[in-house]
Amino acid sequence: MSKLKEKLQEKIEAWRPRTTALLKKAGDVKLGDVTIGMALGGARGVKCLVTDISYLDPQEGIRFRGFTIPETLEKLPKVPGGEMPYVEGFLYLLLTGDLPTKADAEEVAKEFKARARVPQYVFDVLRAMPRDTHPMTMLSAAILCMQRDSVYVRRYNEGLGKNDHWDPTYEDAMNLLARLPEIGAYIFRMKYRADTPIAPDFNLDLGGNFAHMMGVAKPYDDVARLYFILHSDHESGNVSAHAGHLVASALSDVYYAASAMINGLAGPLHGLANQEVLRWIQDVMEKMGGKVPTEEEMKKFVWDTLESGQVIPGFGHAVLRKTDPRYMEQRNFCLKHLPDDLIFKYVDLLFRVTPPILEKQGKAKNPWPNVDAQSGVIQWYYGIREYDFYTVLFGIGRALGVMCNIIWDRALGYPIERPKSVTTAMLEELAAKAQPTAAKT
Ligand code: NMX
Ligand code: MLT
Repeated sequence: MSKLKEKLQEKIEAWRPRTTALLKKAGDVKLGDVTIGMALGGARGVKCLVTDISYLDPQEGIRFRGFTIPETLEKLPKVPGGEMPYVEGFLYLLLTGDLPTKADAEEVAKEFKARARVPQYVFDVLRAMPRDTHPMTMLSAAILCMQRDSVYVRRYNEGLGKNDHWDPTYEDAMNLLARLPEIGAYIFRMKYRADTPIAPDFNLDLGGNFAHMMGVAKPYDDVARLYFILHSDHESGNVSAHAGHLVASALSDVYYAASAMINGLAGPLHGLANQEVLRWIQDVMEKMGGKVPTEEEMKKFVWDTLESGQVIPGFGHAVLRKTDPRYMEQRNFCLKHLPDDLIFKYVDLLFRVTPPILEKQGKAKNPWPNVDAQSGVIQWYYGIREYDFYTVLFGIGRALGVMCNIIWDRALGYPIERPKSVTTAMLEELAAKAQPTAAKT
């Protein structure tokens, strides 16, 4: 058993009594009320999911295992020669809740290397798809086709006690995480670099190897590390994390769950917004003949988009009520590495003009930018200009959090998810009882 898995087993055994005690002794204690607005409003604010991997405070933003983004980046061991931490060390933190040493991070890197071989049939499946297929569809299909190798399914069919479900889930999750960077880079090179995939170099850490397989020079290795860490997890209610958790709750293996997670991420209101931001900016650039617009001109572009009934991609959030700290971290990176980049100037101008406009329009509950408003500009700068690909990067990162969550779901025996639905007539009846006067008018 690997050191990480051993450590995880200890953590799981120590944690289980907490969940059991809560269920047994406090199962009836209320977490909150559900209103008609919440039921009709996409379950916004309904507290009914439990995760200890990350927590999202509307004002402060995300904490991974209790650490803010700056704390996470500062405390994790760094890859020699780079500014950013090992993704492998970050996974150790997400999974166990403890900060790893450099040796711990390198141990996880070794474990990934041992698991990283992508089966040939995955490449065959990708190559059989029409080349103009969206890269998220390719990624989802590549993940799904590996389901045939699920260790969990084999062990389940042999007969698996409930307390042991996490063990083969860990095996599947680690195999998948180890293979995803190569699959992502293969899709990129096949689709956008004249079908010239680059073989992995397992002397490198995950971020370094990804940059190598993408064919992009330093500091893109640090960009990859930063991206995967920032996009990893955003508590459990967002569409991708929730889709992964929901599918896994039926005891579908992690390949089914991760494919579903990618499918949810591919929507323009969720992860695809990073590609939409670049598309929007390119459209403005074309209209401006490549010049940076004045504030007044940019305001007009924003208003025109709103008035045509579309959203401003990269702004707003279902939970956050301030600028996303993931946005700020990437902004800091831009200010350091690409302050004079033309697209960064556009993004920066949007940061200045958009929030007051959204506030004035009065619809969006959060006028501030989210993670997607800043992520494309960095990729563009380092030569990844095929913005259809950006959500794949988000997906590789998000897999880290979703896999950790599913392992813990299995460890704590969380049941199949099954909320209750009601009919519109039932809501009307409840509304009439609660507000007899309002219901008559
Ligand atoms: N531009 C224009 N209108 C907006 C925006 C925006 N950026 N954000 C919210 N609104 C509108 C929203 O469409 C809704 O309008 P209506 O009442 O006509 O349906 C109204 O404001 C209230 O929405 P909220 O309650 O503020 O937002 P909600 O929680 O429903 O949705 C998002 C959250 C993120 C889906 C929404 O803000 C949005 O569509 N943003 C643009 C897309 C985007 O950037 N998505 C990425 C989110 C982060 N991620 O990576 O997943
Ligand atoms: C995410 O990272 O999943 C997005 O910010 C969306 C969310 O948290 O709702």
